[in-house]
Amino acid sequence: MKTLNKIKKLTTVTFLTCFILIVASCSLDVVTPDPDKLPAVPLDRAGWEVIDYSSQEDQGGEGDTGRCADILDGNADTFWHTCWAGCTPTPPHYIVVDMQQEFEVNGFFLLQRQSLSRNIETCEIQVSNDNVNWESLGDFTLEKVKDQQDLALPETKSFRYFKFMVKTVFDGSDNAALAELSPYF
Ligand SMILES: [Ca+2]
Repeated sequence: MKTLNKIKKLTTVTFLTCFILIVASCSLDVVTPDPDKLPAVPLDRAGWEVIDYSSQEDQGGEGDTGRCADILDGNADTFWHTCWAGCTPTPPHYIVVDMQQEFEVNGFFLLQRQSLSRNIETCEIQVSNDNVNWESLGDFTLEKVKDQQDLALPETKSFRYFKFMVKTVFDGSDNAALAELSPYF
């Protein structure tokens, strides 16, 4: 009986010691995260609408793609292209997106058309909360690469609408294309 009690006591002490050590190690590991170092979270673009645009290829020149909404579909292989099948649009080119509600945004992820044709070299992004008064977030210089590019904003902005505007294209043509544009927090 004494041996059994000793074993019980030893088990209890061991359990408590382990519990205290675990609690102590957990409390030591708690670190307050630096908000500036948190990973960017792309916003859910479901339900967003293109409410205005200068031009899109909807005459069959790019098959099933080429529409403005193709920059919001999460598919790197679909893209917006300015109209070229039987039409000759000239810059400036733009797309206006309604996010349906106000969001805080820290930047935009951008994906060029993956064939690297008609890639955009410089663009401007404007934002608005009423689709009437617009604020420019400035010009951005892009790279002609397949990788995702990060258009980080110097400070968090809160808005409902954004207008993506093409300024120049790498190949110097009047046509432009873009695969994805994704605001993130
Ligand atoms: Ca796409």
